[in-house]
This record gives sequence, structure tokens and C-alpha cells, in this order.
Amino acid sequence: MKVHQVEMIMSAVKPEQYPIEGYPEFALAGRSNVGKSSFINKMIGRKSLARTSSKPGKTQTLNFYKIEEQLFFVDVPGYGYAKVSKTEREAWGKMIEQYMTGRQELRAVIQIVDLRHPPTADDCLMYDFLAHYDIPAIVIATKADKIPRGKWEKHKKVIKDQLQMRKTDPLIVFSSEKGIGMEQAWREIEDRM
Ligand SMILES: Nc1nc2c(ncn2[C@@H]2O[C@H](COP(=O)(O)OP(=O)(O)OP(=O)(O)O)[C@@H](O)[C@H]2O)c(=O)[nH]1
Ligand SMILES: [Mg+2]
Repeated sequence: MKVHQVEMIMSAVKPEQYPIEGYPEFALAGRSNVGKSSFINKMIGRKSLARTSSKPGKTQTLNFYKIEEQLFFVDVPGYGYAKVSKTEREAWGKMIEQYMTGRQELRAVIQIVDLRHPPTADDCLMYDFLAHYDIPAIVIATKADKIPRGKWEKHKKVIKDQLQMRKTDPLIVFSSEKGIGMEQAWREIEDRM
């Protein structure tokens, strides 16, 4: 998809605040600082519409980005950031669970992992959660620019095995820095709209 029109329409923490357009939604999931906001920015061709930073924990609310009056990307706060209180972690869990298990418009969760490293325990928990609720996932292994191409297949296999990925879920090697994997990611998204 060639994106011309993007609008950040809202930050939500509860269902009453979700958008009412009814467009298909694709929510990002991944540990803090893995590159969720960068993925959105790359896919929509904007440098910094979704807020990114080297400081983890930047995204605090569900942020809805309306694309071409056709779909929403939903930027979700990352998990696994050590410096959050128990109360904050619980609020996060409730917000995500409420959204992901109750949202009709949600077509798939785009789970972002780091191609360089095996998935973390939190990555596995996240994926298990999606599998448990029968929520389709598109797994994006990002930061591919940081390792040589010759190692991609081996790293992909580790990710597939560790997450115990369902056969119907794709795994795409990606780089927000270099634009690697963008077309394939769009194809998988458009197939699920
Ligand atoms: N080299 C490289 N760096 C990346 C890539 N994607 C993200 N980064 C960097 O990783 C850092 C975190 O990126 P974000 O997109 O803010 O991560 P996030 O997952 O949205 O983080 P939170 O909102 O805190 O959960 C930034 O410094 C990005 O520039 C990539 O594909 N390649
Ligand atoms: Mg972010």
C-alpha cells in the first residue's frame, strides 16, 4: 500500500475511547524499545509520526493511526521494561487484554521481535496469549540491518521454534532503518483486511 494520508486520531486507555469508524485494526506488540513505533513510521513513510525514542517506555496509551481511511495501526506500550511499578504493569495488562480480547475490529497483532536475539520469556508469553485467544499474529523480526544477511535464516528458525509459531502466522525479516521487508509486511496486512 502506498500511504498518502495518515492521521493520529486518538490515544485511548479504555474501550469508550476507541475509534468508531469500524476499519480493520492491526495492533503492535513487542518488548519496550524493540522498534514498534519505528515499524509504524516506516510502513507509513513518515519520519516520526509515531513517537520513538532511545528511552524505553515512551508509548503509554493505545495510539490509533488512521491510514488512508482504510485501516488503523494501533501502537501499544511495550512490555518487559524493568523500571515500571507493579501497579503500572497491572494497568498495562488490563488495558492490553481488554483491547486484544474484546475488539471486533482487530484483524491481527503485529508482534515485533529482535532478529538478532532469541525471543525473550515475555515475547513467548505474548505469543502464547495470542494463540490462546486465537488472535492471528504477523511476526516481524526487526533490526535486520544489524546482522549479516547470511545469518537471517538461522535466526528466523530460532524465533519460529522458540515462539512455537502457528503455521498460519507469517514471520517477516524487517528493518525500519533500511526498509527491508516492507512490501511483504504490507502484503500480509492487506490479506487480512
Ligand atoms: N538499526 C535499527 N534500529 C532500529 C530499528 N527499529 C528501531 N530502531 C531503534 O530502536 C530504538 C527504539 O525504537 P522505537 O520504535 O521507539 O521502539 P518501541 O518498541 O516503539 O519502544 P516503546 O514505545 O518504548 O515500547 C530507537 O532508537 C530506534 O531508532 C531498525 O530496524 N534498525
Ligand atoms: Mg513506541
